[in-house]
Amino acid sequence: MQPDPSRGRPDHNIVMWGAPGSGKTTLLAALFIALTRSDNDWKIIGSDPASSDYLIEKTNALLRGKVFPEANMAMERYHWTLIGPALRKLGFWGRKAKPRPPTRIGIGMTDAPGGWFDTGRRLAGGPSAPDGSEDPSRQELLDNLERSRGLVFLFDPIREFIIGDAFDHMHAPLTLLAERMLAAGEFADGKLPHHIAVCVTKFDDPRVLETAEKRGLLTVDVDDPYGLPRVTSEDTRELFHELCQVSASGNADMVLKSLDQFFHPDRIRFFATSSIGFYVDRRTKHFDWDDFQNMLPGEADEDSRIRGQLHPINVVEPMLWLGQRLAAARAATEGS
Ligand SMILES: Nc1nc2c(ncn2[C@@H]2O[C@H](COP(=O)(O)OP(=O)(O)OP(=O)(O)O)[C@@H](O)[C@H]2O)c(=O)[nH]1
Ligand SMILES: [Mg+2]
Repeated sequence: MQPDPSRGRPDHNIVMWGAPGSGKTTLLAALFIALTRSDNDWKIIGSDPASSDYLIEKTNALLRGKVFPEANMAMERYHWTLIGPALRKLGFWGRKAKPRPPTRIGIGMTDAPGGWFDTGRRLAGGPSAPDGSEDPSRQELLDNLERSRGLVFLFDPIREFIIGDAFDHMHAPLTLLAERMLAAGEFADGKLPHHIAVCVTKFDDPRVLETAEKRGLLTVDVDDPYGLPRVTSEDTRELFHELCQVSASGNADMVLKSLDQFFHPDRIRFFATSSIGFYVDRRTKHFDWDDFQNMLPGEADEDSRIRGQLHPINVVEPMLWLGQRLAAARAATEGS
């Protein structure tokens, strides 16, 4: 029998990891919409009232309010269950296999303020406040990273172009995590045991889309009625590499190198992600190269808003990939 993820600890812990404003919370907020719009049979259900409320509130804010979530001030934890089609197993000698229960993957999701990933000193628990007091919240983040086996790493190419601090938000936590895993004997094959979904975010931004277009990396899914441009997982690595060339600090290439050094190649997958997707005119119902921006930048000190319907791209895919890979890894260790 599958464990009931609604009780006790979740099956799999996943941590969102990325610089401030890289799009972590928006990606989570768009998850319900993305699953509902996708053709696959997966759904997401809260495993406690607070986690259900989050899904309801954030979905409403994006759909009706057309507003982005606020920047995180604290670390948040949600417990959700992904429910999808049964894993198919063939019966012997062509006999019909017994009907199997739907697949259930319980996930505990951690979403912290991006600033918490910065600087080793503070993460290591050293003095962080001006009065020299320690900040236990960063320790808690590190504890969550250690407990998790799944990471959603967000690389924001726009922030990298303007500020260039993605590597600053990666190297300290990665070094400290590796130290803890090594001490715990979890560095067996010379790599961290984690699976990592690397999301290149804000793919809807013209600068990102045009970079992909210039490199000839765009494809269109034949089953997509809107004809939205996408980049395959295999090609997203090249897109990442290309976007590293315009990093303001010139350090983004070290993000890619660190991923290869610390994670097993079979446990890394790239996704070109947009939580809001491209604008699609409701009459033509088709992507238009002359009018695709779905982000309305705010004037003066106004916040940016969302222009039309949301068409999330590669929001479900990283979560399902992680959920399925973590479930398979767990089954393999339990079976051995
Ligand atoms: N173009 C575009 N902009 C996005 C998208 N997702 C988020 N943004 C922009 O990025 C901003 C920050 O997004 P958040 O989801 O709050 O980022 P975060 O990583 O959770 O930030 P912290 O909580 O501060 O660490 C939003 O207010 C939007 O302006 C997207 O899919 N496309
Ligand atoms: Mg956030």
